[in-house]
Amino acid sequence: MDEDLRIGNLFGGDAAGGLFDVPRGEPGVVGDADIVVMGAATATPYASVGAYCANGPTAIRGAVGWPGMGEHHDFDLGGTLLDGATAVDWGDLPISDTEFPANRELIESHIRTVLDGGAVPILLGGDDSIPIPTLAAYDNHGPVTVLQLDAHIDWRDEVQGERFGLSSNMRRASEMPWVKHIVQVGARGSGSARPADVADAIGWGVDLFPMRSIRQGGMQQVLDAIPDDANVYLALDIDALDPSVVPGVIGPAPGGFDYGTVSDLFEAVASKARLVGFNLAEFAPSADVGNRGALVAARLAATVMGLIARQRT
Ligand SMILES: [Mn+2]
Repeated sequence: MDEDLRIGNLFGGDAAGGLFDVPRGEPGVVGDADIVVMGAATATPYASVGAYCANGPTAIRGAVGWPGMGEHHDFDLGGTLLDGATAVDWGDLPISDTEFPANRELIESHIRTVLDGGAVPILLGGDDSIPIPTLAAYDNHGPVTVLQLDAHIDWRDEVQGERFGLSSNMRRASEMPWVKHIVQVGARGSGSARPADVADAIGWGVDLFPMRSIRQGGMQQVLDAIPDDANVYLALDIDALDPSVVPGVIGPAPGGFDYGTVSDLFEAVASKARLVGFNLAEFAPSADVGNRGALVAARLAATVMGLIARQRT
């Protein structure tokens, strides 16, 4: 890709601030922010593959952004990005390559600080182990409905002896008393789940909408599964999108969503429920093509940020 052929160069180069040029802020200081952005390279990587999404936050922040971007009209949101709300970017948490319990504590404590400060967290990953410590921070901020978009259901109890890895996030979430409801959308192909894992998810009470059921029954059934005024935590594994849209993932599965379908779903969810948190996981820049997936990931983050902002103003 021609590094000079960037829209930001029309407007003065890359943003000096954080994601979408929102101000950078001191980690741990919420202030009057409505939204706090942070990045995490991983929480609990598997030994077999390591932290393959470690560069995700940097790539997503770099995908789109220019000085003063927040003053421009965003046609996906029908106004400026934040519509009068305020956001701050704490940068990337100091994640360790080896100390995984410490990583989880670090993520959980920073998310808890955001919630206790009355703001809504946006966490850029990082592999899909990041929702586990993130959701743990909602113990005094529930009840929570988790809306997970993913090609995989992530209901393994353990993989290679690790219980906090990316294939276990929804099972760990189901064990948190404040997680009252889980809606999972987009499963397709074959991943870590075995038949018993699927049975456990359904037995727990997950509203499970594999991609086949979305094609046959549409998206309204997903919206109907989310109670009015629920506190919705959005857990987005970017492999929910089609590999032609986001090539940079470790588990590509044909038949995924396009950008607009996911963006419209988020807008519809925000019209009936409160968005209380968002994480974007599994974007692997090393497997991206021409920054195509990074841009899609960033734009979905912008959509969610704008929707949260509109619930705050
Ligand atoms: Mn996945």
